[in-house]
Amino acid sequence: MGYETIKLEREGKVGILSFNRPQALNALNTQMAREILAALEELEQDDEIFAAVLTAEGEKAFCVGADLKERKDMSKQEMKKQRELFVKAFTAVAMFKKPLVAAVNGYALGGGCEFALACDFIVASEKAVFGLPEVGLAIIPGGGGTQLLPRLIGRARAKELIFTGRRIDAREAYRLGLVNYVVLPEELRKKTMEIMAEIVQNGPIALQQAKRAINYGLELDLHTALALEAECYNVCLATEDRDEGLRAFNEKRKPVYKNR
Ligand code: CO8
Repeated sequence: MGYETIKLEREGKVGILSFNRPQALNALNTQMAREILAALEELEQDDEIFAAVLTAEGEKAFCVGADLKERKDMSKQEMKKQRELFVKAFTAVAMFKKPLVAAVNGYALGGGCEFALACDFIVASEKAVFGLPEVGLAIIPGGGGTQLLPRLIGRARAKELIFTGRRIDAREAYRLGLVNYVVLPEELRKKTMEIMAEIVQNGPIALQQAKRAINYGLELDLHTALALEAECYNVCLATEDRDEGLRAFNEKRKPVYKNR
């Protein structure tokens, strides 16, 4: 499928989905939400892709949230339909089965911040700025922000950021545990791809099952979570890749995983 508002690249086993409306600071409009959904589906179905990166074109912004210019002329009915579509897009990022890493440069505000939060972790450039300014628009974060941010940095810190709508820079985001790394803007892609290279040398089904065990397990009591881990482990045990991993170890060579 041809995309206009996003870019989809493949670099080896890594899919790279970039927001591509830099002239609009990568604000999320209806078309972009549709294209994000289609691209995530494409990456999920592609057995050659083991993990993905969510990033953006342009120097200034990762994504400044919902396109407030598009919204200005929308009826309440159109807004409702758009909201349903946006919820699908945010859910698709949060539920993406393969590891998904956000590489953030510039503004990540509102829905933009929520897209980054929905990824597995965030690599930020020194120029990254995070914020959930929705209450200033008399709405609340609706792309997962009220749930994901407190789970990541704790409820009191999340409440302060959401109630004030304050923007924070990359250093502060690192201090709060919102991002895993802060790097120079010109090194963002390199650093992210180094991490991705480490990830995709591993068994792809194991990566998906580890993500599933962590994401779902964290919401469960310990005993149920350990049972879920056992179930996820058993999925790996039944794969050809698991046999290949064991064989490669004993033959003292690198494994060749096939997502089977
Ligand atoms: N939508 C549309 N256009 C935008 C947006 C936006 N969100 N943000 C900035 N722009 C436009 C500006 O209007 C301006 O356009 P123009 O040149 O035509 O006037 C251009 O981008 C550059 O912006 P500024 O001149 O303001 O540039 P600054 O560097 O001074 O400031 C900021 C940049 C800080 C990004 C500032 O523009 C800003 O605060 N923007 C608003 C950010 C915001 O409030 N985002 C939250 C939106 S609400 C949201 O995301 C809800 C998501 C809901 C998802 C869940 C649904 C299920």
